Amino acid sequence: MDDLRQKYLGAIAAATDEAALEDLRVTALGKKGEISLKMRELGGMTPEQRQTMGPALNALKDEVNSALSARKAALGDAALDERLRGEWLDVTLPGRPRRAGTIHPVSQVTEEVTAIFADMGFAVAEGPQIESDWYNFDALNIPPHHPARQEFDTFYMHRAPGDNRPPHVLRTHTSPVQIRAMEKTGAPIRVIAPGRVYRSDYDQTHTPMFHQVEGLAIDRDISMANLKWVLEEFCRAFFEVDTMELRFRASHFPFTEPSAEVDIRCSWEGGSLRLGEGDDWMEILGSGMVHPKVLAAAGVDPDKWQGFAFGMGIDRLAMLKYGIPDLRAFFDSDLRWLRHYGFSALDVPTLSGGLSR
Ligand code: 2NL
Repeated sequence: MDDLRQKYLGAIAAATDEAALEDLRVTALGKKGEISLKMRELGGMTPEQRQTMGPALNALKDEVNSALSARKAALGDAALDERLRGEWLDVTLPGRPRRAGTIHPVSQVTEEVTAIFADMGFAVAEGPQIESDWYNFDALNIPPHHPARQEFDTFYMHRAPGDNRPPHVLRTHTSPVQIRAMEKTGAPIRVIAPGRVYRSDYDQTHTPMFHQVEGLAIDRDISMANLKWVLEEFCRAFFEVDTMELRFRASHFPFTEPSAEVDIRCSWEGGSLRLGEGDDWMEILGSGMVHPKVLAAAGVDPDKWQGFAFGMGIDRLAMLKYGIPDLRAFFDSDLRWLRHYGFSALDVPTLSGGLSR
């Protein structure tokens, strides 16, 4: 008995894996195991022998079983320790830097504006950024030496020495795109022209390159009433204010007659801008009925066709819609895009200062 005990307990202690333990269990306690066979021999023993051998064999069986489980658990712990040593991670290492990219707010606003006008049947037109002075000025009823030419702070391209034709210009508005569109498809026409424009002006509120979207609708009987509805519809959709109120102020542009500048209702309470309510007005665009001379210059008969046009600054729209009208916006919105403008999200005085009057 003691031999058996020594043999199995020794072998169990020496086993180095679970398979070896299982082999030992079968050899000792399996159906034909050494200890099982011994237990079967009890039947042929005298009652006296059985009285001592029975409990002894049962105790041995229990002892071997517990030794097997204990060794199995120990081997499992060792394996886990081994794995943990091998798979150790230094969670205090600095993370790998990831570049955080976003859609530029000017691109985002251009897409929003385009989608709103597309819903009202306006197609998108594009054209060159370097224009002839005819498309940029003459066709828009701004002849040479007209004082309005000075107001545009135009960038002029070079001509070869001796070439006395008027120089090309960097377009000062996207109107030439609409002149080209009218020439190409004629009337009726409904287009918007978003894009980059250039003026030689650089200060806190002006950059030499900025973005504009112009719109044009020409048909048999388009009126100021249609203009008013389209712009109201646009402002309500763009600024997401159903009650947005517009004010049309008489104005003057060479390319429209009559002309109107459009303001939206707003309030500046506590230095924070709210749109669609309050007693203040903020100018957001210029508009009017296309001048008959402009229609004629684009090959559209002004005795048969008429329509409206408007123009607005995309960068300003982006500042208004995604600017910081309320300090709370600092803490509950995603401001990554501000980096595009060189603002720091924590530079409170600059931001609020930039938006208040
Ligand atoms: C403004 C004013 C305006 C237009 C742009 C236009 C285009 C054609 C014919 C007539 Cl092809 N007009 N465009 C009309 C009125 C105003 O822009 O303040 N823009 C930022």
